[in-house]
Amino acid sequence: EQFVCMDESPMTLTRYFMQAANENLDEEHVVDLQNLMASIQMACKKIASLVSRAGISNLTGYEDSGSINVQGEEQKKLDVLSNDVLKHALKWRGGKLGIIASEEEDEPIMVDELASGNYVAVFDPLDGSSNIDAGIATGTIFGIFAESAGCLASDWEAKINEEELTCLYNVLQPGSNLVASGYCMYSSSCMMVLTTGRGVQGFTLDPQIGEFVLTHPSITIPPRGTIYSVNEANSPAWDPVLLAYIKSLKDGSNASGKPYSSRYIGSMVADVHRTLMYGGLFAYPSDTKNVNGKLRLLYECSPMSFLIEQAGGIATTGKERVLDVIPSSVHQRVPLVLGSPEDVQELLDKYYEAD
Ligand code: AHM
Ligand code: MG
Repeated sequence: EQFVCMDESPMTLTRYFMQAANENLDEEHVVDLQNLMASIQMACKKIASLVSRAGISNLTGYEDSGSINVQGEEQKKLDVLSNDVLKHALKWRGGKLGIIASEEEDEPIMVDELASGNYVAVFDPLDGSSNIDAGIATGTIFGIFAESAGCLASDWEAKINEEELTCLYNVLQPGSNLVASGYCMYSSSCMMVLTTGRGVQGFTLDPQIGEFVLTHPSITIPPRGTIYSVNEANSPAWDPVLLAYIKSLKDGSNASGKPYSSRYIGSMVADVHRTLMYGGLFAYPSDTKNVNGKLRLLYECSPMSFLIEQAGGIATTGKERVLDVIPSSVHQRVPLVLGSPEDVQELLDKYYEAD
């Protein structure tokens, strides 16, 4: 057989969630989650189409208004558009979504004040957007929390002074509370990779039928890889443990006894996706200039860490499990190292030895 036959009745993302809902009807989240995922996949298809047509429809470059997000980053046209697409998609009441927090919004926002919000969604609408004008892969990262006990006081709310914001700050939850997370990667193919806490599933958008089709069931990360992925230009500011560890990967004096290769796209979704497929590690570590690294805990590190753990990997700040970190602010950054369990554990052991 020279040609691969197409499955006549593929397992689409929609069907996957319908089936999961039917099989677990007793679970309280399952139908709501199905509705939420329907909104997210629709938004991602729309963003995929915007990204692929950016050069044609004059969507490359920065916002004409010169708008800047709360983190002082100039917003690209596609950042703003992708944020709007997701926000509107999630407004659909069926999903009973309460609060969303996004890289492109200064504060968490209530999506529909009348809806009895049961969920909190966090997302980075278009991660890696600085790469867009060069045609490099980008992605959407999302996480969904079941809202914590209404708006009652909790450990992290105690830190918030403005009373009316207390409820909205229900977004400040540790990654261990996530009920679902994932990413959609806009690259040579458009892939949706997600977890609902039962392993990791990968779907590829089939442009011929406009549906995400299950192409990568039950993804597990290789126990060890041969690739490390980090912005090496920051190495003069790294701590000595990390510096020595990366050196051992280059010269093959690490536990595998083999020299590693280096790959760094500079687009988190693509770098994490490669790490998930091929193994190895991806890091945005702490350095003397950026003590908390660069990546945001709530909508970049936590969702990716949940996914990596579900695939059998490890995700750490170098000091603790990422999923255990309770955010103190929406746009907080944390150092991140994630990937194959043997690779990440080897680095962690070096940190313990040095302590
Ligand atoms: P962004 O959210 O502003 O697009 O920035 C996040 C991106 C990640 O995709 C990537 O891992 C990282 O920034 C790369 O940073 P650097 O250019 O410092 O290596
Ligand atoms: Mg980002």
